[in-house]
Amino acid sequence: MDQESLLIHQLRRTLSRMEAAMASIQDALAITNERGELIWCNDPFVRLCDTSRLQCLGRWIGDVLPRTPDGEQLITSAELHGESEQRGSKIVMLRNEPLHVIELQWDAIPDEEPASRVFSAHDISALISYQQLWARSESILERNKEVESLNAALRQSQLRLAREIRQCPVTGLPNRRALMEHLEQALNQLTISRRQLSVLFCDVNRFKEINDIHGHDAGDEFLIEISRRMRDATRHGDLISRLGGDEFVVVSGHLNSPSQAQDIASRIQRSVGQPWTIGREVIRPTLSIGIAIADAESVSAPELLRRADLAMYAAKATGQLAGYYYNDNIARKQETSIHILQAIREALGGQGLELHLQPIRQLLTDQVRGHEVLVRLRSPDDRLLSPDLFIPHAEKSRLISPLADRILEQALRDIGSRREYGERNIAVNISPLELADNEFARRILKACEVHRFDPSRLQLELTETAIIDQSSHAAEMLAELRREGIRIHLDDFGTGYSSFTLLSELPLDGIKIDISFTAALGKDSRRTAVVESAIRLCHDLGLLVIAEGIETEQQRQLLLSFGCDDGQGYLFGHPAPP
Ligand code: G
Ligand code: MN
Repeated sequence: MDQESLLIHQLRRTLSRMEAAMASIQDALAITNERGELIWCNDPFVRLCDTSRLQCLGRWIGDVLPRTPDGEQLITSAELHGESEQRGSKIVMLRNEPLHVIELQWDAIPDEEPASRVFSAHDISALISYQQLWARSESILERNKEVESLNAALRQSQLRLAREIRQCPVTGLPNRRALMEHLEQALNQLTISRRQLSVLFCDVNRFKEINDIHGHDAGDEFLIEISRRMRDATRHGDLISRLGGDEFVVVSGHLNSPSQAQDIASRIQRSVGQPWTIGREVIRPTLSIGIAIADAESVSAPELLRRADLAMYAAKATGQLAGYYYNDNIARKQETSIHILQAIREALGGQGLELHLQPIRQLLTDQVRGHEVLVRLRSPDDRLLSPDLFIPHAEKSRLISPLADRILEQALRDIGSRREYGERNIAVNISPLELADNEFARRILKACEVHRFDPSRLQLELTETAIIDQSSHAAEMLAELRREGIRIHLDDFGTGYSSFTLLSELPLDGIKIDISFTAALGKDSRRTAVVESAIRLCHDLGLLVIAEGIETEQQRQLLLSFGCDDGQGYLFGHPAPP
């Protein structure tokens, strides 16, 4: 083959490769000469024009391209041959149903004079349908929003209506509004009649369970039945109202003595307590009833209701079924708990926490090994509150974790850094509720880090009864803390229900024998024997044993002879400020 035919051969091959490549493109492609006549096109272009290749080659492109639904040409010669129209593009809809939209683009081939052009048509139907769908869904969403706000308005007006008609929609009983009006009137008449009036605040026990287990419909039915039974037990002229939830309030006027209120309470209790079948269960419903009495002495309706409510809580707390009268004691308790909560909140703000320390000594050498931190709280009226008083409040109001953070911080900061405490240990008490927080371990480790306190100097005392109902996650967190060197001690050992199970299952380093066992040493031979065996068992398990509440030399001697490691108690030192 000579040079020239080789070149031609190679050119052909390149061309046919180009053809193949062009054919594989999804877009329709065509090339026209300077007059706009077709000189080349690919298969998609032929398909787009719904014709054959032979029929389109040589024709003016505007004639070859499909027409718009209105019969117009897709491209006019003005568009193509306008002065600056070397290149251009337009989006055209070819069909509506189903949607067919193309984006047509053209451009002059560079360096050719006069210029030929390349045309490409890209199918954007899918994109357009998607956009349309999107726009439509947006408008549907808009409409849904309108419907929602209509519904909300409807609910609002329903509620308003219910309030206006002063009736509970479930039981048909007077509602809170009706109750307050009735109460005010009755209180006004009291000054004239010189009789007494009782308010019974009744809360259905275990109602939440019924609702949760059997569903709301069953719950509603149950409430209707309760209200019927209450009506049966009361007299004409008494007002029974439902405040919502499982709370009913009974107002009775014309009492001759406060004790009559308790008669009403027990009549209601008897009537309500008839068997009631729900699902496959037969229950005898009970109420917690708080009683408040008003006589001629003026008291406002809301205050009276508040008193009955407080008394109801006392009834519930004591599990008492014969109504509980509001009294000064309840008022004081209420006041105390408000003060305590206030003190806790101040402590969270950094005021009023005082940490006392009690030494823990090694029995054999008398050497101080560390100190237990026993927290005190300065109350707003400047009394020092003991943890037994305020820790339960902190637990109830879910402030225990932030409070514990404060205590630990203060301990690590104030005691941990003091030279006189050197390398000694610090033992901190932990409330069971703290273990319910999955962040517990992380928070403790963070505090050590922030205060540069060596974790191996820290011991956490967990009350035995505390750990029992915690999830396995508690054990995981304790294990994590131990890996960092923190030691876990079981506090009040011997007072819980499964001391020995805990010993074998929990990640522990030591136990603290409860003060009640220490006190029994040498006095109660069985308890003494239990202490001796417990010490041996714990040593077999590799646990450290600390005895609490050592007050006498005899106790110390006995514990030492049993091999007890450490001891704590008035004999060695009282809890005192650092
Ligand atoms: O954390 P724990 O429950 O162990 O608290 C120890 C309690 O025992 C604290 O109230 C502390 O003041 C008290 N306590 C410490 N040592 C003695 C003691 O020797 N005798 C008595 N009766 N109480 C003590
Ligand atoms: Mn303790």
